[in-house]
Amino acid sequence: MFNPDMEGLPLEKLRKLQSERLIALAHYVYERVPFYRERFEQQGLHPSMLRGIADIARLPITYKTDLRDQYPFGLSAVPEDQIRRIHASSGTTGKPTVVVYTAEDLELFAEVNARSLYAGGARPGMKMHNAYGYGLFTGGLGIHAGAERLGMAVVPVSGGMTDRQLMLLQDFRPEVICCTPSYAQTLAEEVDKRGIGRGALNLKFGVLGAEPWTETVRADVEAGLGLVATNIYGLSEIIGPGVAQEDWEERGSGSYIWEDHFFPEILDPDTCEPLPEGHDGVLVLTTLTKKGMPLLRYWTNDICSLSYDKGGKRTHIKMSAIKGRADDMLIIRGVNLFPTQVEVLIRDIPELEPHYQLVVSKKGALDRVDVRVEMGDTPLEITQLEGLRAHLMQKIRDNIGLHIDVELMPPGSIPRSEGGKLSRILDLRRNG
Ligand code: DLL
Repeated sequence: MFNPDMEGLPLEKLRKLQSERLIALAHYVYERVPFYRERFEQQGLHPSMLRGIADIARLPITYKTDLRDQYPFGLSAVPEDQIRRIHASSGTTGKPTVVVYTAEDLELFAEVNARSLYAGGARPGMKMHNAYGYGLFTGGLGIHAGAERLGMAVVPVSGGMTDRQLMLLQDFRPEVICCTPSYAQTLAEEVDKRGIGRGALNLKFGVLGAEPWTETVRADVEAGLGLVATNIYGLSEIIGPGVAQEDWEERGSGSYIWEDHFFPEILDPDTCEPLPEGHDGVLVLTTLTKKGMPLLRYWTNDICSLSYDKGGKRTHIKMSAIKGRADDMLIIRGVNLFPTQVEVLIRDIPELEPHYQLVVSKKGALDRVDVRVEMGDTPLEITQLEGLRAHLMQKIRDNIGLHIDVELMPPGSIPRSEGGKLSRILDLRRNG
């Protein structure tokens, strides 16, 4: 562990620490952020009324719209001259969401990313190829700081320019790569296409995140790049990458949330009531130690579940893989559908590639979804193609309960990640 004292803190002590931190945080935002003071007052709540972390549900929930309404610095808890960095995430419409960091916050950003990289298998002295975007996006600089804190050499490549990435991967021989899972797929595919032999790369660990992904993609990337791939989760509003991370030896059992800094809850998306361990709902996070722009109960919109892993190396709670964002959820004839649900079904059909898109269109008053999925390179007879199509449609019907049309696409025809996040949904409803 990078920080065994904290990562292995016995639960009782962790709760005590969280309680102290939550109370201090409530006072801090009450004193410094008019937005929160107003919310407290509206609810007849004063920070002195809180006894500990068990009272967290008394605090107001913060939504993305609150960040937009307070654009750019309205939620900041410090005078502007104490801000040391500003990140922003571009929304699909209008103004971006802005996050400010103090010097202390940047220390924290490095710490949680160092922990994450270590859990992902990275060690001091290794080299890390960082293909997350540098800039207003938190991925590049966040992971970069973590690697330096851990004592690694960073190659700050940023996203894109795949030719150059492949050259540097062969010449510098980094052990660790950090990028989105969809970009790791792109790299794996190019390595294969160009006949770059396994010995030409020295990769051992991939720390992948910033978008939902499944075991299908993991298997694909691990085989293609010859590494162990783990999940890193985070969001700009909370800090960026490094909110949660999977351990490389505990893959598939969820990602540890660094609970001494980020307190998680799972809420029912309709009632906002807390849900017990193991139940899917919206992940809500409270920043227990941030100074620049601390957030109380931030509604991430990400759907997952939480559970403690008694057999795990660390004491902190684990979050399951994100099924999708609540706003990526399609509702088709009353049935909820996330792209990742289709992805796991595609995985079981070896003739299909894990490159797919859900195409949403309008048919009369109703929304309609079709799945486009790529075939492998082996040419198939018409009857085989028809069988393949029918097979996937049947699987979707059996597992998801929807009749969805499937279109088989030629190899290479579905868009690939060129470095950043990849959307699996093509929405034709708005733009014809
Ligand atoms: O994506 C931060 C990040 C950078 C995380 C690099 C991991 C690696 P945003 O651009 O603000 O920040 O997007 C945050 O991306 O609410 C999720 O919906 C999604 N997301 C991030 N990590 C994962 C993951 C960065 N591991 C939004 N699995 C979040 C699924 C993820 N979704």
